[in-house]
Amino acid sequence: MRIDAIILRELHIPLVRPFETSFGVTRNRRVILAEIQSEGLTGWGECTAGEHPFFSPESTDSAWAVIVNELGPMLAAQPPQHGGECPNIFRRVRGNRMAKATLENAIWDIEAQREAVPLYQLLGGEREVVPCGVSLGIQPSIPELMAVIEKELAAGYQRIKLKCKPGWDVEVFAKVRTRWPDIMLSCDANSAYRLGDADHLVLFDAFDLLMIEQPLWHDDFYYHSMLQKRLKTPICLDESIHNRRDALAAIEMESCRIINIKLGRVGGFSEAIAVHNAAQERGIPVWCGGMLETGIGRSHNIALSTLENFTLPGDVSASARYWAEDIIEPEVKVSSAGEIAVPDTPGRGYEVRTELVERLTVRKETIRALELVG
Ligand code: OSB
Ligand code: MG
Repeated sequence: MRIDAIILRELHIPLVRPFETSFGVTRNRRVILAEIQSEGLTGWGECTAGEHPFFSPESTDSAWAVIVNELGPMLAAQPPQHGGECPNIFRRVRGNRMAKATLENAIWDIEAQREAVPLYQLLGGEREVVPCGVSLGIQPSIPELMAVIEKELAAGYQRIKLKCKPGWDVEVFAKVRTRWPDIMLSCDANSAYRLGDADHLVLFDAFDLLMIEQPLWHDDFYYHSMLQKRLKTPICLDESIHNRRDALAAIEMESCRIINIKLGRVGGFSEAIAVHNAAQERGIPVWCGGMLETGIGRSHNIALSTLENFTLPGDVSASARYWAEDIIEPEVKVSSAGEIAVPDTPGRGYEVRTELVERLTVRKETIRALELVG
């Protein structure tokens, strides 16, 4: 494909409510969007890096610099025919997967439009509806958490995931389980514990959790495998899994029994599909994580979630849980059965509200192919 322009924007958007994890609170998102123009078509990609390098080493500012200085020029100098060629184009750049995914996913978006197929079909997905759960941040008090859970269950969500950390765990799970003995419940520690906490983590087994996500170090497989031997509750890895090899190592070492796939964390659709396939071949279920995305990243998560081995409800939920106004149209809605209906129109299946995008933009850089070659 010919690449006519790569337009990078940073948007500032407030969340409708703060989101607290073991590593901090997010109130306002600083989101990078890539708009790639190619032969009359426009593909969009969203960078899932956080405002600070707390979840992963990448941040909004690091990703901006890497896209503008390295990845954008590489892509313009060597335009791909398919999204799947992007990892090879970017191979000299180490890491920086969220930055890479921003561009790669926009190329897949263009390719789906060019082939006039829904993005999910281009990826090899089959599901017509995607099962949804919610990820609930740490709340100021247990009664406030109970009220939030009640609201999300009433909305239809199939699974409740509780962010946890030392001091916000077993007491909370006990209260929730007493009130709702049968709901699908899981937790996510974002690396808040150490192997020395194993005796405490064993207590989690009493609450019939679907999984405990990333209890230990963000870069670890070995200590998770030691911990998994002691737990009945399946461990799910998020932060530790960057690619197919990581997934294979974690499965081989029995560091986890479930994998959370995030497009940004693994560097885009190509590697996400590779992780999905590796897990499927070994009988390990996967689900799609979220990174407080706008509708663009959300639409890509929905398309990915249609692949066969995404058998567990993901963290991909309705636009209105995050934004007063989403930047796509229609916004993402979740049915009373806790499902998102996958759009069947060519491309990502949601229009981008370009005027709103423009209004939320705080910086913008246009990279034209001609200026980059040479
Ligand atoms: O660990 O899954 C995580 C948000 C930001 C960073 C890390 C995580 C999360 C979430 C939110 O859990 C999921 C969402 O609702 O988008
Ligand atoms: Mg997580």
